[in-house]
Amino acid sequence: MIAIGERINGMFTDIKRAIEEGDKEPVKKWAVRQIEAGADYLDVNAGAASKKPSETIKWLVECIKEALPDAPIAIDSPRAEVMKAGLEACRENGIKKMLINSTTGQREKLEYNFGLAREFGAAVICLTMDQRGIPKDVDYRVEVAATHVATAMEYDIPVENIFLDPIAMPVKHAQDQIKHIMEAIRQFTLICSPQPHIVVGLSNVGQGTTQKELVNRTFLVLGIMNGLDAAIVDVCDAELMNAAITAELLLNKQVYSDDFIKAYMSRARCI
Ligand code: THG
Repeated sequence: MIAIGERINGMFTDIKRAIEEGDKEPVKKWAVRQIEAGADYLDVNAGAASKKPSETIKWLVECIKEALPDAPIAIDSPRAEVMKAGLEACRENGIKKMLINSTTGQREKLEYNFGLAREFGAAVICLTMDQRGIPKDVDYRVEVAATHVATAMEYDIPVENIFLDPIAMPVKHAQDQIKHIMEAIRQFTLICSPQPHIVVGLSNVGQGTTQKELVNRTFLVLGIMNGLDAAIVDVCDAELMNAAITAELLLNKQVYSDDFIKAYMSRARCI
């Protein structure tokens, strides 16, 4: 699984405070901790409350760079100017691996974000929604996903740089959506060959439940069964990460050894 660490996000109170006070330490601490836990990318989100999100995203990237010279970064913002500022900050700081999180399916959004992807050599998370709003069924998600893939081809973006996101919903408020999301994931794997990556924001699912770790972990295993190969997650939740590795092992996507978890984790730490 490609693990994208969720923790550098202004929705968490320690990061929100760090941003408000210009305190670099919590950001640096979470950067190191998440990479040590096996994160392949660090998601960076200024938070909904940020008044100057472009400046904030630039500052967050600089903090990460001070802690780790070349950690891969996912810029998490729906806003065009924030995305550009974040990618520029990555480039100025010598960060080579970048992920645009995210684009939606409206033609002008795709043109803008795929233009940036080409300019910066970045991968792109493509949410399967457009001007019609939040997806409710499988067909809508698959239709938008196919448009994403076709448009990426027009822009010469290699399919391995495309991450389709069916938009995971909280089970507490949209329980009936989970089975549609699973089926959408399964159908995304059939859109083209080689297939695009498929990602979700996992913590959306358990949000507000009393057993969120269990809910998220179980969703992740079901998702992997259906073809999910990436997730924005709490990489410091060892039980979650171990469940993902074990699911991949049982599906013959990892090589078995008696020490498979240890072997996988030590490889992850060497990035
Ligand atoms: N898709 C894409 N990007 C995304 C999402 C997605 N980025 C943001 C989000 N969704 C993924 N990240 C999070 C991070 C935290 C939480 C949910 C999603 C979250 N955390 C605590 C919880 O679990 O209850 C609450 C925060 C706190 O502790 O203060 O809910 O879907 N492409």
